[in-house]
Amino acid sequence: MKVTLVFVAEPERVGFPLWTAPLTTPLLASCLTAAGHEVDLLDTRLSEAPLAEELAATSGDVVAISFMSHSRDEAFEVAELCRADGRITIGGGAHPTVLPGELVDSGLFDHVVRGEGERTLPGLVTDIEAGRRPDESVLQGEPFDLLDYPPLRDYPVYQDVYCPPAAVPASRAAGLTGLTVEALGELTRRDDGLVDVDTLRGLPAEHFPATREFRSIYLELGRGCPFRCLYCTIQNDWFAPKAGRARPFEDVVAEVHYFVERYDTNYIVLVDSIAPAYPGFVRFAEFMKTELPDVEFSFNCTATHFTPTVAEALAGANCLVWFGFETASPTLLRALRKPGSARTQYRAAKLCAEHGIRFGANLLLGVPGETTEDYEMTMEFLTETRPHSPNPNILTPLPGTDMYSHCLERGLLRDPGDYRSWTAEQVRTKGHGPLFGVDYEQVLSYHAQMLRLDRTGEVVHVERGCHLKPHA
Ligand code: B12
Ligand code: SF4
Repeated sequence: MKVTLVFVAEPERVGFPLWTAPLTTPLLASCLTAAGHEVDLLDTRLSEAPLAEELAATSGDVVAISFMSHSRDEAFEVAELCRADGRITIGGGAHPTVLPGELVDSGLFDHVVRGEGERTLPGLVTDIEAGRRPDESVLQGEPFDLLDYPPLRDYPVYQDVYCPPAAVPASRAAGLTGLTVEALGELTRRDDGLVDVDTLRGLPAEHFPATREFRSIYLELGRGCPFRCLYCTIQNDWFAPKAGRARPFEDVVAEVHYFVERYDTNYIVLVDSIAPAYPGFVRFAEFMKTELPDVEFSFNCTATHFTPTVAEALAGANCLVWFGFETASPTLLRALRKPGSARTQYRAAKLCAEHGIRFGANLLLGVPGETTEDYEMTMEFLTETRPHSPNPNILTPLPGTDMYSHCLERGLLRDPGDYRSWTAEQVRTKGHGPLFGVDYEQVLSYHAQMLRLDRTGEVVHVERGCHLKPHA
């Protein structure tokens, strides 16, 4: 059967919608193809034409839509357009998993899959093709055996993300090369205002000063997180099994080699909730250090999983560790049900310093009840440990989490049906944030103080989305 898989998400940066192809839809597509179905992929962030036109150009009789909560409205629009065209719609991903009833009530989705889709989606499509539509509209996804992880195929979405345009606007070329628009005009002699990328490639290296080009991929080593942090969607049992599952090490290595050879990948984002929980993590670190030293990788970790053995394995690796510290206040850490303690956080930061490992700190601001004392403890921690990237986020409670229920029960949610993530800029512009009873002036002040401690610039000037010299 023909299936269109649509990934609905927000642009990753203004002016540059996407610099890493998602893993979700290519993986599901590979499973559908293995089951004998024909698949095309659409990522709404890459759409140049209006949505209706982009969708009309796809061929699936079934349209399977993947989305997170903050993209609900756009995903519903996609479903509505497909329904109007007489196509069967299936919803899946984080939002359909936490609020399947919302999709059913909208009347826009024929089926909703909760949790993992690798087995259930191909099974459902096969049933639809055979005229055996299940009676229930919500299906619990069957957990995937990671030993069956298929090789990812070479979908056009990769070409769209990793291959350069033939020409770029002169203003963008000027921003990248440091040359004036006039100078570029003389170089390229085109009359449509665009500059040939080939011409840019021919420029001497000094025109691409310390910029660094990212060709990144998402990669999974395994799945599973045993914790239930109050604000995190992963706390839910129907999202994915909590027990750890691991991919065979050989499969992981083969996938990395494939992308490095095919697309010159130079940055790997491990999407595991806690990468060092992967039994072969030390081996993976050794592999990256010895075989692909120029390929950087980043991964998520809790302070408790960052043991001396992990730190030793990472010494000298081209990597960035992301810790979900959120705060350094012991009271708040307990309230948020975070694994570990302020003490383990200091220990993890010390191990990084001792082994020369760069780390980022995810931080949460605007938690109901957060006091000045709590903020000050976090500031003291940051000032003392100096993460390379402090990453402050303003709490926007996610549906389906205990944090959301807690705020809803207490009447703290300004708009319970609005799932969009709030940025500092939006809070500043609107003069308020997602919650009542939170002092957002204080939140903005600490947000700015945390950003001032950023050290990324000391390491390398990062120009994301500079896909001008990629693999042809
Ligand atoms: C990698 C990641 C990112 C990456 C990449 C996201 C991307 N565009 O691919 C980055 C860093 C950019 C990111 C950003 C954000 N993320 Co994020 N991210 C993740 C993470 C860690 C892994 C996702 C992943 O790729 N998993 C591997 C793939 C294979 O699995 P999957 O996507 O879960 O899909 C499986 C099932 O969900 C299901 N499925 C998915 N789609 C479909 C569709 C159909 C039809 C079917 C049947 C099944 C199905 O089957 C898949 C295979 O089993 C998850 C947490 C986690 N551990 O899952 C959070 C997570 C998805 N992110 C989350 C959030 C909130 C965000 C942000 C909004 C954060 C923010 N405030 O900015 C942004 C939004 C980004 C955007 N551009 O729109 C939340 C979503 C919660 C929610 N209720 O929606 C999660 C669950 C984190 C959490 N702890 O709560 N994220
Ligand atoms: S450790 Fe990370 S992934 Fe696990 S529940 Fe806590 S925040 Fe979520």
